[in-house]
Amino acid sequence: MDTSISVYNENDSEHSRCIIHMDVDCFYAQVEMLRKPMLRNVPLGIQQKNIVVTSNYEARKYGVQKCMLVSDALKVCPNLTLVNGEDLHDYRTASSKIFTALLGWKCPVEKLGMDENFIDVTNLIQEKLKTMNETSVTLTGHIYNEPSIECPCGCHNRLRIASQIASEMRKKVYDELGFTTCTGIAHNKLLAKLICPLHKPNDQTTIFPEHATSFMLSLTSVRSIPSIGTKTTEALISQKIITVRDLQETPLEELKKHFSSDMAVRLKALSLGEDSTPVKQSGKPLSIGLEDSFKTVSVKSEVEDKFSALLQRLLVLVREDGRIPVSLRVTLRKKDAKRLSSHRESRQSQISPSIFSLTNGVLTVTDAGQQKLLAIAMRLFNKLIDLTKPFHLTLVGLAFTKFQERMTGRSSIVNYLMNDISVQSVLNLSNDCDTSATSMDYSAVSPSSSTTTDHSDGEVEPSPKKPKKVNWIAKRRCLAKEEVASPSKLKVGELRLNSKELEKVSELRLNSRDRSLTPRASPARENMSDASDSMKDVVEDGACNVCPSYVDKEVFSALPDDMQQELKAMWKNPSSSAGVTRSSPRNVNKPKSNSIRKYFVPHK
Ligand code: DCP
Ligand code: MG
Ligand code: MG
Repeated sequence: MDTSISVYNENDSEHSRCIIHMDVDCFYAQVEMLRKPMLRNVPLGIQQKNIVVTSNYEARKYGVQKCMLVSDALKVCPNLTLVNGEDLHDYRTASSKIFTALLGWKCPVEKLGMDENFIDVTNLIQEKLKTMNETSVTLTGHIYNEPSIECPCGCHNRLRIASQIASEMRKKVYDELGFTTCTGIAHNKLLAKLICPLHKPNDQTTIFPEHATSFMLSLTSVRSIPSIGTKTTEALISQKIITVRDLQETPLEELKKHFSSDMAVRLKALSLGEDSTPVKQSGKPLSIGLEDSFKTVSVKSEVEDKFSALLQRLLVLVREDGRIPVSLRVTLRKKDAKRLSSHRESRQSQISPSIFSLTNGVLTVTDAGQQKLLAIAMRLFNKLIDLTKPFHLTLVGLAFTKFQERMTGRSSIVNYLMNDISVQSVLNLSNDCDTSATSMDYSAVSPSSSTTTDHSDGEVEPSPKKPKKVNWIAKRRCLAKEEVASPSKLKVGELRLNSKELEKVSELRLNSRDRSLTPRASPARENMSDASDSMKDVVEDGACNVCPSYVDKEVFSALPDDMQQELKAMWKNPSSSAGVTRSSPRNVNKPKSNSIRKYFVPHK
């Protein structure tokens, strides 16, 4: 008994978590095979420029590897079918569908690149354990090594349950989306990722903590450890630390001589298969960009053509994303003839959100708007390049790097209003409106990088610093009288709102009762999609018998069912902090930080 404890105390003694890493098999190739089933049984390569970026498993039998030159691939497999994979649109769509499918388990999901996700199923397993007989747990899929002895902390059983969940996840992704995947199951992200490809394709592998150290030794080069990049590898090699075994055997004090203390500790831990980094729920990307590389471009008009083509494609991506960009970045890779090297340089500029408009929730840009964006890109280009001298570029890139922030959690009132209110853009309001009308002080731009978390019911994001010069929007906003009388004309989603401002919006909507006592069809209801039919039913008979007098019943009835229930529960029993019991056991009795309740405040 003592022996087992000492075995588990030697290394990473904290085994409480259960992490699944999922990677799609030959991702781009599968997207193409799903699009054209005739490609399924032929050796297939996905080509970008002169490289085969991936190949299906049929082609891999011939030796066609990822990132092979097309010419080399055709040598080993003359029958190789090549499909151009330079347009990433469908790959991105597939990627986000897989991510969304994994959210169904209500666990944190962190997207890593296009075809990988980490899922932290620790809490889900704790819930399952409450209702199951622990002794009956069987592992699904492969195991890296059978355990010599059961770990006293119970991690083996937890990981066995995780292997079953991983299998369910793979099944769902296959049944609903058609993709075969591999998963790795471990007590940390590092091991889950590294163990994942052990039985590729279409299979899964679990590793128990006791085998972490020995498994890491099978990796040989330190470069195989995911968070060790080229520079760190070089620094390690310069200290004659080449293999994972070298790193494991190098004393921490020795590593600290060459790396910062934190870095030394991290490197040592990684070599032993230890990793305490959390699975961070992914949200929308910080930036949306595209790049085009080529041999050389030395003429300004050609650069403009490249930007124009990139912009067209970028606008498609931004439309899909749905956020309004407020900053554009240009990246150039310059070839330095003297140094025979190339280096990247970037410049960015704020852009007016008024270039974009939201029509029925769809982001659009007029031709004139596109010309403006192109002009901004060229202005940035002019700043990066001295046109009095010859230049040689090997890459141009365009990216939208900052976005108007908005709270996008499921229960976000802004999100709700944003989807359902058809309206006039506040950005287009003239400033000469009646100042006696209710006014609001909004800042419509976010100068900081957007860190919108798309899938969490988080707090209202902190109000960003005010831009130094916001000349495209009046600092103090005011509304025409009829807009106050019909507050649904507010395009809330186009505003930067903090919680105080949200309260103002809610109050404004609640106040509309005083001006419009006759119930009328809410624009929100008119705009509901078919998918909201069940919600419509709730709206029709959603009379609020327990509403306090300050609540506008029309506004209340237009809220989604779960929000209505939450409010009703709270009004029925004001002392209850929970309001309403939600379906997820994790949420039971837990006050939601972003509860709708805080927006329904009696105005003083
Ligand atoms: N990819 C790319 N350039 C690279 C590597 C990959 O464009 N240098 C793209 C093509 C891949 C996708 O990313 O389909 C996912 O990368 P993976 O490394 O996961 O490779 P695959 O999914 O293609 O194959 P595997 O079955 O080995 O995971
Ligand atoms: Mg893959
Ligand atoms: Mg991958």
